[in-house]
Amino acid sequence: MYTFMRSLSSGSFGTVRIAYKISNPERAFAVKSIRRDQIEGSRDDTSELIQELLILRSVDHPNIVKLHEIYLDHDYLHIVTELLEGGEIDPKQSENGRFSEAEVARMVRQALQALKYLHDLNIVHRDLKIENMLFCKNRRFVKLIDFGFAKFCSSQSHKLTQT
Ligand code: PIT
Repeated sequence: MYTFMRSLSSGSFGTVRIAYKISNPERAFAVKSIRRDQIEGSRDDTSELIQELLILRSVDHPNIVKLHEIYLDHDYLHIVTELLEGGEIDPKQSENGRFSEAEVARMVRQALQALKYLHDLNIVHRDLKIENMLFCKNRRFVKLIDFGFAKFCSSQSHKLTQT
């Protein structure tokens, strides 16, 4: 059981809110909640959601958001992930209003490491943008979020389209 707090974003599908476990209020999570009546009606959305969940479950990388658990209640499916406390990548929120070249290089390197990891698993994110990369608490690490459009792509079909 979770207590839901303020909203972080309302993305492609459902809203993401900060939440605490009632049994352990020390740690905050980010929870994306999707209405069950929205998914149970539509075959396409259901298979996309299943891919999202399978992908989140199969990845483990320092620059990719970590899944904590998935659970259902009466009306919603909840995807519980770690909370990325550094928030959005916004130069206005940095110390002198802009990022240094070294900082940008570090962020880009981390994002590319996450992408390389995904691509080696034949996973494509398909919604890469600055809004889908968030800072950890100390703002030294960025993590990729939102696998709502992600897909497994078999390397075989990829090869076929190349030749
Ligand atoms: C936030 C803040 C935060 C984590 C998230 C969003 C995570 C969102 C997310 C959304 C997905 C997904 C995985 C993670 O597949 O700390 O605003 O659709």
